[in-house]
Amino acid sequence: MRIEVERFDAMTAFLGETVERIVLHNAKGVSVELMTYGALMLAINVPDKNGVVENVLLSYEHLEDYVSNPMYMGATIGPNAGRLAGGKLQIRDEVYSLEINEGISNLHGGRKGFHTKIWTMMGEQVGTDRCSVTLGLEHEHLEDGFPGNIAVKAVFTLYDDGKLTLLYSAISDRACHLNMANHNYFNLSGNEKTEISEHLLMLRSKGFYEVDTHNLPIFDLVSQECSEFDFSQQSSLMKALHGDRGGIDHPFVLEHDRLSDAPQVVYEDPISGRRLEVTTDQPCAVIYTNNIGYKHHMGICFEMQQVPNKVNLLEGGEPYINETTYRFSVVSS
Ligand code: FUC
Repeated sequence: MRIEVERFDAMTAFLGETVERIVLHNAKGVSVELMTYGALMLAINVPDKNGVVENVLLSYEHLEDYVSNPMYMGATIGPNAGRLAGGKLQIRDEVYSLEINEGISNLHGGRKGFHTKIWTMMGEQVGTDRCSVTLGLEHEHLEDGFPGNIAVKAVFTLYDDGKLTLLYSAISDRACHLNMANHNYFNLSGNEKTEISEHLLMLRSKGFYEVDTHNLPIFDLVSQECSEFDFSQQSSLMKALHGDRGGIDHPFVLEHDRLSDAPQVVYEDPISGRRLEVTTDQPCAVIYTNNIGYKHHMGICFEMQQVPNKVNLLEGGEPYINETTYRFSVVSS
C-alpha cells in the first residue's frame, strides 16, 4: 500500500491557490486519484478480466473544466445534495435564503458548493492492508446561504482486496441542513470505451420517486417491478436509457437489512468483466445516467444521500455520518 501526494500544478495554476493531487495505491494495481479541489475523485484504476488496469470514472478531456465542473464530475457534494425547491431553507423559526442555480431549486449546494472548495489535507495513513487520506473543510455559517459552522471530513480508504470506502463526517455548531453525496460517474468498460447501455444493474430498492418537470421528487413510492426501471433482477440499462424517460435521474429508496451487508447496487460490464458493488448507510440513491449533452449515457452516478428536497436536520453537536463502500472485482466468464 502506498500514497503519493504532490502539488497539482495545472489545477493550482487555474485556481491561483495550491491544490494537491493524491494517489492511493494497493498492491494489486488498483489506484484511486483524488484532488483537494472539490474532494474529488479524478480516476479509479482497476483491472478487467484479463488484468488490464483502466480508469472506470468519467473525466473531462480538459482539466480546466473541473474548475466550474458543470457535471459535478467525481466531486463531493454539499451542503445540499440534490435539489431544494424555492431557494428558502427553513430550520425551526429561521428561514435562510439559498442560491437558485437550476430552475426553481438550489442544486448541489449552488454554484459554489463543496465541489468548488479547496479541501485541506488532514492526514494520511498507510497500513499493511489499507491506505487512507483525510480531507477537511470548514463551512462558515451562512457561507453560500447555508447555516452552521460545519467541520466536514472526507476519508478515502483503499484496501488491498479492491474495496474503497468513502466516509463523510461532520459536526456543526448549530442546527443546520446537511446532505452530502459523491458524484462519480462509473463506466466499467475502462477508459470510457463504450457507453453504458449494455452494463448490467441490480438494485436492492423499495422503489423510486417519479420526478416533476423541475426534477423534484413526487413523494409517492413507485415499485421498480413492471417499470422500465426494474432492476430487482440483474438487467441491462438499455430499457432505462432508451425508454420513455430517456434515462434515469430519480431517487431510489434503498433496502437496508440489519443482518446483512449485502450491497444495494451491483453494477457489471459483461465485456470487461468488471463488477462494482456499492453498499451504503444512506437511505436513498439518486441514480443519474447523464441524460443530455456532453458524454451522454457514458456513465452512471449512484449518489448515496438522504431523500432530496427535504431538510436533513443536523442539530448542533450531533455527528453526521455518511459511509459508502465500493467493492471492485471481476466476473469470470
Ligand atoms: C444529478 C441530477 C441532476 C443533474 C446533476 C448533474 O444529481 O439529479 O439532474 O443534472 O446531477
